[in-house]
Amino acid sequence: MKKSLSSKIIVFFALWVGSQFAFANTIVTVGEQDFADGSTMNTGPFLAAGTGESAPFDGVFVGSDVSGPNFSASWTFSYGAIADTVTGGSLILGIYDHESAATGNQVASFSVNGIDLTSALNTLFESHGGGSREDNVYTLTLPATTFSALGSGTVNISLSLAGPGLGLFGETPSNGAGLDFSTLDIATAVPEPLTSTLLLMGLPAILVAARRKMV
Ligand SMILES: [Ca+2]
Ligand SMILES: [Ca+2]
Ligand SMILES: [Ca+2]
Repeated sequence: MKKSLSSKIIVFFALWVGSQFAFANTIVTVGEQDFADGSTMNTGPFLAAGTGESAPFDGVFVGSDVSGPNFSASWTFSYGAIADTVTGGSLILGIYDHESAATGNQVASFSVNGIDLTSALNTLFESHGGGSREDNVYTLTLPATTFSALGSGTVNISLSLAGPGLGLFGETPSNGAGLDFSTLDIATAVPEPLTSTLLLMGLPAILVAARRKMV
């Protein structure tokens, strides 16, 4: 009998500790998503779709595949500082004509609040899409080194591309591109109030059971 009571108490505490955190996400988007991953279109329709969005998502083709310069842009996510513990984050990016299908690496530099993630984004770009006049949507899992930046409420993204790009007659020396939208998805662990947790975990029922066995 004693054994069964103590094992119940152990189970209760295991559940109680495990339920001390609820998980939530803070999701912030700049620009608006106009195209699904893999959409291919001429530059005109891509630019027209971005009209009225915030810079640099406002229907601008940055740089040129033929005459340069290469694409280079930065943007900022601004939101309230996050008091809860940041446990994960990802950056979603919709980008047109970045042409990672061309020879070599197309990401020249990429950083999140100055933290260099060039290699990680380049690996992602090389894994998928990147045809001429193609819009692709990528989700980059952000490393723990960015978590304090994500919690700060101000996240600066900088991205520069490199040639070659892709043209009608093969590869081009430089690489222009356009941005559709970008989303920051931050996962947090939120401490739960103790009293509501105890009620939820059925503390009264356990106490009644314990009292019965003690009598
Ligand atoms: Ca490539
Ligand atoms: Ca290009
Ligand atoms: Ca857009």
